[in-house]
Amino acid sequence: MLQEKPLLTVLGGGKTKRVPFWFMRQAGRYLPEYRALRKNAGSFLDLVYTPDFAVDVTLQPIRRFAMDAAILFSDILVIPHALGQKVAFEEGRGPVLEALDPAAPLKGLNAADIHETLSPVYETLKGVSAELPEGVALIGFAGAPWTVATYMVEGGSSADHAKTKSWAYGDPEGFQTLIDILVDASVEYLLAQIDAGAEVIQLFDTWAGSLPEPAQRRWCIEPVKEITSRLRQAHPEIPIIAFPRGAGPLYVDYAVETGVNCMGIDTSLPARWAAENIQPIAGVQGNLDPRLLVVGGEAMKSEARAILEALKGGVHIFNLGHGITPETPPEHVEELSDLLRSWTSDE
Ligand code: 1CP
Repeated sequence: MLQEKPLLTVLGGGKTKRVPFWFMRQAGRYLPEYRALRKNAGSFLDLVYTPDFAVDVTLQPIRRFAMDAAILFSDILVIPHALGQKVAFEEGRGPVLEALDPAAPLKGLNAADIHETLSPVYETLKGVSAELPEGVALIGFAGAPWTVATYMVEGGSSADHAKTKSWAYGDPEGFQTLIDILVDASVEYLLAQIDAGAEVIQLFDTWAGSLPEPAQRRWCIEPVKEITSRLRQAHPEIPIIAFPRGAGPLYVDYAVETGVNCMGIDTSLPARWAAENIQPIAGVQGNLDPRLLVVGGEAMKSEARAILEALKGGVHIFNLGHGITPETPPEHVEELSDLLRSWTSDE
């Protein structure tokens, strides 16, 4: 008999002896073996598009910490890249894109054309599937359309998403054209990921919280609902996790309206609030402050226990409230992983 995968069991509504866990950005610069491989690979995109390297990076944190899930090593910005936009990742500066011009028609962006560029990513998933230790689930992912659009329109990271919001508010029909392309491309990309071995899908809506309510419904909830329903038409059982960072009380509407299986909650949401308001509708994934993982020790452990206690009455996957930061000592990740493996509720 195949050993069960605790992450899949929990997402299917079943019980496990302990709470499954993984950490957003669990592969990356805080690991010396990642920094060494990154140096040899050349650019970040070379690393992502070289399956031998990307398989290794995906499995690096699993070898050290034996999380319950591996997450594909890639980035949310491979979609704009595969759609033909110039994308580069500069050391110390983050992603730099050739910004889209809202005034010019969206020529040449064609969702069906992405596979040529993205086929190495599918090879990576096949490679990871073949090497995955027993009991470990494989997570595929994409950025949610609003979040990816902010990078495409701003040309990179931005504090206020001023250009993207101005386009969305001032010319909603024009902006809808971009969102529709991103919905189509995300569905194409995620279906190919599932075919290549992804067992769970996470949608990163990192900048959901920069939109107020009506706009967040239109540009975050609606597109994610569309992606979810199209993935489920082909794969009715595929578990989907959404991470609408900063959505606040709209987390509830996001869960109800998109119908995803699980909500990744950010650091600002009280775990007890999530237990009362989200767990009756969907699973909850989260939400230790990644800064506590930098600090480590009792400060980290007591807060981790408090989150486990608060969410023990329903479906819970332990995670951080945002990604691991590069200055995190790997020993603290080990300490937290040990706590999570041994913790059982006193109920
Ligand atoms: O080596 C390097 O210098 C590159 C750093 C790096 C890494 C390790 C980037 C650039 N992306 C990644 C990998 C990555 N990104 C993964 C797979 C690894 C894993 O999780 O273990 C995933 C899931 C992402 C997702 C991602 N990329 C998000 C959503 C999650 C989040 O953190 O909110 C976002 C917003 C991005 C854009 C991006 N790519 C890279 C950076 C530094 C950023 C963030 C820029 C910003 O803050 O606006």
